[in-house]
Amino acid sequence: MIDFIRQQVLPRFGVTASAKVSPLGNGHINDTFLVRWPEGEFVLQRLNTEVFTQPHALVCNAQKVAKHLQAKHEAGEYHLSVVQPVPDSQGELALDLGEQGFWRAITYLPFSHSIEVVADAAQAESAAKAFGHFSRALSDLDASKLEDVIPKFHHLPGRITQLQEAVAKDSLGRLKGCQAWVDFALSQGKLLSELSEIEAQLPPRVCHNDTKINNMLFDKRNMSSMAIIDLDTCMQGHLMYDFGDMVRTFTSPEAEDSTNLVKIEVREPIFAAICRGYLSELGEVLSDVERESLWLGARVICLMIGVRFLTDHLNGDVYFHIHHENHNLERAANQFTLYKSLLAQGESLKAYLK
Ligand code: GN1
Ligand code: MG
Repeated sequence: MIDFIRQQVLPRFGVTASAKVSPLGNGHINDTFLVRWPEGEFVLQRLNTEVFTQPHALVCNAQKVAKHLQAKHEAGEYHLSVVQPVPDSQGELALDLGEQGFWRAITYLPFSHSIEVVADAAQAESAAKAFGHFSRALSDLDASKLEDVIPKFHHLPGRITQLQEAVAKDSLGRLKGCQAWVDFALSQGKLLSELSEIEAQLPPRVCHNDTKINNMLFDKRNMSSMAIIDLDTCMQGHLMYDFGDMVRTFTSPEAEDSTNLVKIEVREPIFAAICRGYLSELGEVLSDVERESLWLGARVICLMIGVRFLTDHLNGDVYFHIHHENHNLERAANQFTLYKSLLAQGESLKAYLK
């Protein structure tokens, strides 16, 4: 892949083939590289067009969001750095190389650093405040101006149906090895009824839709929050899911694919720090129902990603990149364990949202 990038992709961006190209980050969908040459650097991605079937819509959405944030940044109203699209030599935001993929470049921020596990409450509060700041800055961007790049992305009933379909097919005979987790996932119907009651009352918002801790760049020099990356799934949605993905990825002391299940639990001080940070930016923006929905969003996101990993395991790992056998099953077990901890600690956690 790296040779192909040097020879076929970089020249299209006017970059010399002698540039240094190295894999970057831990994304599960796209292939991401850091490209460095004597005069500059950028991040290059090959978009996964099985997942993002409308890559033009994706780059267009990301550009609209980046423009909006950059204008606020220049007006002194947005304090984080903004990752910008880098056009190719023809001025295009993305390069369609047919069979060889769909490529795009974005700016690289010097001194940036990403993490997989939150170290302490101060780090959680800073990152949650930054995600809140991001959403506040986007609260005056008309959500209907963004394309729905993945329809029904955060839609638990649809994700449960996909799991049921995968179970019915059991195309690789993997069901017997994960029946207990399937039964567990399908026993959470109560959450679906709660969701259907509340969701209809929520206003549409421009959401990030993937507020994982590793989509927050920290400044290596002082570990302050620097920028929010991965604008690929920015589209209309509900803020409870952005809150939920922070809870999902900040509160566990273990990484998303850790198999050390006994150590997985919601760290209450981190949960409290997320609430403080997020609400310090969005407290005035959220409607009463939205604020009430945050606890629901946390539970739905944890359960839903467990369901998505389990579905992909049954389907033969066709969606999320895996690095070893049963990787998606391990991720699912991890996320269901975290979800159980959320439920068990519900009474004390909910209090932080009051
Ligand atoms: C995927 O590729 P990445 O890591 O940004 C996924 C998210 C999941 C996440 C789980 C388009 O995000 O929805 O929450 O993995 N993105 C897509 O880690 O499906
Ligand atoms: Mg993403």
